[in-house]
Amino acid sequence: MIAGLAPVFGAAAAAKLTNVGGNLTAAPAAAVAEAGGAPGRRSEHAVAGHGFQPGRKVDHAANGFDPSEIVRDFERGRTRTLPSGRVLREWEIVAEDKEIEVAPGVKFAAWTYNGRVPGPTLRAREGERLRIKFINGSEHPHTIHFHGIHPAAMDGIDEKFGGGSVETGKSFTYEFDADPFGLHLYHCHTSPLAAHIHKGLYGAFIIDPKKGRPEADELVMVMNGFDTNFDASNEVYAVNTVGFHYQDKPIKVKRGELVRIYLANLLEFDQINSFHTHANFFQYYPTGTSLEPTEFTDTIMQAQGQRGILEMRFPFAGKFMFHAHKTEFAELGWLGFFEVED
Ligand SMILES: [Cu+2]
Repeated sequence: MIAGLAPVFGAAAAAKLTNVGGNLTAAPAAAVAEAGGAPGRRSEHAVAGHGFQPGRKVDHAANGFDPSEIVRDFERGRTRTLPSGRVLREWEIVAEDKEIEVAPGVKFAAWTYNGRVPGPTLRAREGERLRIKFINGSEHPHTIHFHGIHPAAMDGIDEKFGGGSVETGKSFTYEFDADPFGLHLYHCHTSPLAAHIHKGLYGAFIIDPKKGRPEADELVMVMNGFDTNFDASNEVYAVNTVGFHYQDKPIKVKRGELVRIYLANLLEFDQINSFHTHANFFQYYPTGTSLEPTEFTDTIMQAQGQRGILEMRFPFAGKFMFHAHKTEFAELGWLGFFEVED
């Protein structure tokens, strides 16, 4: 370690995770500092330029997904009724390595579930039997770890912790009950975890209550970010992957209609994320596990893995901003608009 670095960056920075040419290694503190990624350098880092190319548009066709579609895309899988009368719901998820564009001109070597980041929003109903066939088409071993209540063998942890990763070309079928109702997550749980999550292997997992929720215009927002220069901090922040997407293409909603947002935080490297909407308030249901909201507010925060359901109606037509109430995140892509129409 170079003399003088330790007091500034601390021991933790000495072994920051970095990714050079796809190989995950521990970088010395000096390398992290040179890359501008140490915590004390964040503001300087933020203005140093992140490769955003003004005037350029993200190529959604090349990405293979479009945040304007992802926001209302719920994958309900295939269902059939078991002899017991219970519903069996099945999905197939394939891990795939893929370069994606996360902001105009900013490319990221992602690891994806079903070719998209976030992965498909899986949607089931409380009490169903769920079966997910996971096929690993990536060059790296992965798993799927679902949040929910299930046996240890279905928990999707890796060999380091007594489970097992699914090797390249292999598959594994996860099967468990849809329990409890709420908004959950799934993500890879292979070590090193920070790398496997931030590369893009995560998605939202909704279990509807048996009796459902009131009719609404439903949206899913996965808050995420991308470390495009491998310095263990994010250069791009977003909802549903593409920075500033909903600024350029606002989410259209109807005045007076109930809007329900399934909001989850999958951001790696930063401690806290947040959601703030302008000129309106929402009811907040943490984790979506109760039908009674706990708060009426315009700003909530979530640590990584936290999620919740927001419900609101827009009383006025017009364009209303929403963004992380963390200036740096908002300025680096985590900012959008609702366009409220009559
Ligand atoms: Cu993985």
